[in-house]
Amino acid sequence: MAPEMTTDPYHSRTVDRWEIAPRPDPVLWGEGAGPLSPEQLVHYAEKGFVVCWRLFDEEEVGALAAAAAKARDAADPARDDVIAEASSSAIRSVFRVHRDGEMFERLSVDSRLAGAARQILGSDVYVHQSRINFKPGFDGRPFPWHSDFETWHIEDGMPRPRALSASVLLTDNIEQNGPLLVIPSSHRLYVRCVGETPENHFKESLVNQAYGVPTRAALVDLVDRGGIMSGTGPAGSVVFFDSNLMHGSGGNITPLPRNNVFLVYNSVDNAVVEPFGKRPRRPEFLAERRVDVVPT
Ligand code: 6CS
Ligand code: FE
Repeated sequence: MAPEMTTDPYHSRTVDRWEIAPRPDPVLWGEGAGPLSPEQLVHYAEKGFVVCWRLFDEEEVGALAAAAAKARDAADPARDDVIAEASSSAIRSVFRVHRDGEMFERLSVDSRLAGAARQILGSDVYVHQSRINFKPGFDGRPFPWHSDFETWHIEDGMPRPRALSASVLLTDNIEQNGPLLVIPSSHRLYVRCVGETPENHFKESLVNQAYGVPTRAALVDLVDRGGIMSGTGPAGSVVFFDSNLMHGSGGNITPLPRNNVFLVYNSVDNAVVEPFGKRPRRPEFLAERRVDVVPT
């Protein structure tokens, strides 16, 4: 057995058969004080996510949506941190928006988001990754099933699943326009994926991930246990979800765009080290290495 298989509870892409392993770490790391109610915390602990309706009011959402449109229109598709769709030049993601010096930087330190992250992660937090995902009407493309933590552990060196995503809905996310789909309670299990990571994997994986994704048999097993739910809500709502929750989303053939901004908070006690897989570090727009603590 390779040494990393015996010592790393989250080894992955090391085996030739998929495997579902227990998660040795907690989901809630703190004592509970913060903006989320006890009921919301229980839901998060059990299901791995919680949807908070209308945390941002109409005026705030209007300003955020305008800033997102501006970021998209100004984005240079030749840059690594701007991801275009494979089949067109449409912008799919703009990364590292928490360093824009403007709207999204302010958003990243907003206590409605960072306060909830501190409450769940039980420590100070910093932004590990941020991005705007655009899923335009008619041609929004899907995101295949994956656990973010599997990728962040193997490709970026995040030690433990002590991180979460806050997805701020910039448009209404309804069942029909490709909302986040989650497998409830899958965050309590760790799916080891099969296959070695190709070189410069991120260039492909951010458009259409093919490694670090569970096999179909693993997904059948997980859905058998937990079913499927979606993170729908009106614009201004926020979906908080655990870094190890199995999730994805379908395409959008409706005329109604689904645009969300994601802020990934990591515990300051869980800063990234060297990748646990065999490839070199990915670029910093995917995994911040500067721990700038969000002030309380
Ligand atoms: O590789 C990553 O870090 C990213 N990829 C996906 C599909 N989701 C999370 C994250 O932005
Ligand atoms: Fe993801």
